[in-house]
Amino acid sequence: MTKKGLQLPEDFLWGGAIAAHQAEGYWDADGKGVSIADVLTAGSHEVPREITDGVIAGKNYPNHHGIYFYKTYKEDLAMMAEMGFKAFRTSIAWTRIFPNGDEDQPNEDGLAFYDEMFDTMLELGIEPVITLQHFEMPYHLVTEYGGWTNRKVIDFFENYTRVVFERYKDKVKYWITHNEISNQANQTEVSGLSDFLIWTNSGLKFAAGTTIEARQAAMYQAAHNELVASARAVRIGHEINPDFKIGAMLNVATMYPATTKPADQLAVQKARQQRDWFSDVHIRGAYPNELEKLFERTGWRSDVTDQDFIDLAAGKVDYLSISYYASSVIRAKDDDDSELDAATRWEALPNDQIKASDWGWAIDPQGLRYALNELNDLYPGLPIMIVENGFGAYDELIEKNGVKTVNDDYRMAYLGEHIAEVEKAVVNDGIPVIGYLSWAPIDIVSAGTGEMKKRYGYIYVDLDDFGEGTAKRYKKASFNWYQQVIASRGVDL
Ligand code: BGP
Repeated sequence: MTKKGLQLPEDFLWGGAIAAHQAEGYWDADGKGVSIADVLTAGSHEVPREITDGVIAGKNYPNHHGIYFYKTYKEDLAMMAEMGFKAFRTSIAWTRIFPNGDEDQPNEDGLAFYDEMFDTMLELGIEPVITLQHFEMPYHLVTEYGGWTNRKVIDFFENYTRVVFERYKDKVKYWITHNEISNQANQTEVSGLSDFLIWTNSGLKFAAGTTIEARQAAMYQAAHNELVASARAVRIGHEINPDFKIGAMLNVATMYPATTKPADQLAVQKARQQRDWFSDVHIRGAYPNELEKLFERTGWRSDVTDQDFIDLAAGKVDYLSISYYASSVIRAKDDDDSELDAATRWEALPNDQIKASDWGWAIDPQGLRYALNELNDLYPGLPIMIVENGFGAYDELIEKNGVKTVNDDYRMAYLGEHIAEVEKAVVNDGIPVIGYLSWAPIDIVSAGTGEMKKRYGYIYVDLDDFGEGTAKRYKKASFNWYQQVIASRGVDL
């Protein structure tokens, strides 16, 4: 590659990110319980994933195999080290530690597994960045308790976090509480079965015909409980090891107004507030005014205690982590005087100014610089870690000079252009971005569709959507490219 970027600081955390349920496989090994991700069907562009009734005997759902990372992580992480990774993000599968979620005692085999994985990273000079809940929870907590709508789950999460913080206190410094906590706010409209996110992160499963109001109330209650759980985790984590850096995680899609109409500007502002109240609670320790007003009007988020607000104020995060893939265009809906909250007042449109991926995700590198500036304006000086950014594409495995590889120029172009914008944000705009972890350095199961063919990696994994294949790993052209990006600290793009 010939493009030249600006150089990032020496201690910048270059690396990549995956999640347990999309990679590990071995969903029932060594005492692991059934997670909500284990009962998700495969999907596609057209067919959304569904949460089944939990009967999985004889089924082959995508997360059951993942890429067998449970057994291959040593070799896979060695390849990350070969690329020069400084950091690697993955999640702990809650069900390996507490199979049902409500036990008193953890599963020692699960704890030992992550002990070894984190040791492997440290031996390779790779800093672990660990998410406590990434789109999954024990399925038992969903069926028996109603997922995060139930306050008891706060206590179960507290037990879980206390156990893993104690266990890994000398191995892991960077933690993230809930993956993309902001995304559930977008999933409350009755839109068929396409909104698996709210189900998986919140453990919510709605019967057909559930009203928007009921879904909104459940979402806000669940989110409140998650936020209290996160705040408690931050406080407990700092008691266990004051050096811990515990972060919040938002999905950030930069939003542009569809027209110059004032109603569209307001719609963008409202849509942004709908994302940013999650970070406000995490970072400022309190809900913003418009949310308190909404709850006064609607009664949503009804099950709260005085202690919750003390916990929120006492559990402010150390940094903000974000995923960024695409931007979106926002238009006010005709019925924007609805009594419901912001979610019902706007809709997202495609952007005819820029190209999109094969999955329709708008490719917008400048949108990332925009987002970083926007967040720094909101929370000046707060460290930001980019923990997901990547290009899902169809790859073709070819043979070149007797070696199997993929010519993924499109991926290098996407990543290079995004990294260049991060560099401008750091070097020119002075924003404290502390790391860039691309999604996903090795091909894994897509969270959104359950497909393997939506590939993000620098490393190709020979498995298809049905888990068929050799599972062998091959370096794509982007492997050497990213190695060079890291070695030059972002100059060679
Ligand atoms: C984020 C999730 C990841 C990941 C990524 C790409 O929302 O945090 O788990 O999967 O999106 O999405 P997909 O896998 O659907 O392409």
